[in-house]
Amino acid sequence: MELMTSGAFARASRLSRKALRLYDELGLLCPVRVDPVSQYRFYAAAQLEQARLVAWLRRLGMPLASIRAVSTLPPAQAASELAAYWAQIEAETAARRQLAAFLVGYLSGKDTVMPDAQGKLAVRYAAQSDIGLHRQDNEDAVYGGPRLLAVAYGMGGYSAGEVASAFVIEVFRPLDTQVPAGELLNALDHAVRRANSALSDIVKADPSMRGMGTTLTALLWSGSQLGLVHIGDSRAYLIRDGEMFQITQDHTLVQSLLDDGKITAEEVASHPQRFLLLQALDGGNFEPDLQLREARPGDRYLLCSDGLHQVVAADVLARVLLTVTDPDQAAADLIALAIDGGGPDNVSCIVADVVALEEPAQV
Ligand SMILES: [Mn+2]
Repeated sequence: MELMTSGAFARASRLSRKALRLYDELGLLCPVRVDPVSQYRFYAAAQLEQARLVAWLRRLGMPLASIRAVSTLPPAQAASELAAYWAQIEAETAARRQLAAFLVGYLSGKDTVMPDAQGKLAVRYAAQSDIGLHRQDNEDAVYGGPRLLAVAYGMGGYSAGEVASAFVIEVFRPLDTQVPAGELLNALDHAVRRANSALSDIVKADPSMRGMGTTLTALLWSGSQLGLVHIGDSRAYLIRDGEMFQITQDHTLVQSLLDDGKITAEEVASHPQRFLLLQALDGGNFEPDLQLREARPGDRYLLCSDGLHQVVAADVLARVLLTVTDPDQAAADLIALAIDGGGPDNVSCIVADVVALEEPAQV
């Protein structure tokens, strides 16, 4: 076996001698021979590849213990270990992203003391739901009140879906009172977790309810602050300054494929698994999206179940919402469009206008 001095090995592997010494100390890559007298360290040429791999894995941020294990595995096995490691990092990052977004919203809410805005804004809304043309039951549930708007659509069949969506709305209903602006996200987060654990209890008590779940998209107002909680693929849109923005991200397989650039926006509509949800309230694990937003007079919100947005294209939704002033009429027009589009699913929507209180607030 031909041995290389640590200097030669450092040059060939493009690692510093200092790095090599560190790897040795950490047990990641040890010289094959250390001269007992001079303490010179010698490496085998065959170790070059392992040295490069160790350097790459360190750049990736892999913990030392894992590097030690992975760097000595045969390539195929190392590849699958690495893939598993990275999947775990991405999952952790996603969870941390959610937490960070929540905390940003939470802390902004705490700092925004807006006693002046309390009570100056009101919401004029219309909530409608229709069974559609092809379903036996309406598993959607909608709720509209002065401070709370919510859309949920249930799933699970044999009326379990109806139970789930109606149940989550019941848990949220008490929030339709004065919740301080600094507590909006807290209140929403608590309610959604309470609803989920109660759903889990229902399923435990009655196994025929297994598979029961629901989406939930809800808005809760306080003063000029607006909290949003979202899970699943019902949607919220904001119409502001003549433009419509989708403000929720679907928790669906196709949305994540789209985010990863694995499919195009055009492919979503025809994807065989376009209805597959990655998250719902079903008693299991979930991470709700929480946002704190500023409400402005003149804003219009649309909340809708998938029975609307799967059937009616976004530009058509926008046209109705930008041209039909009356919320009741706009909601009725949207439902009619979903029915005209075949009404394959239950369809529900809430159209809500933020108005300054000087205007007569009508409910
Ligand atoms: Mn649906």
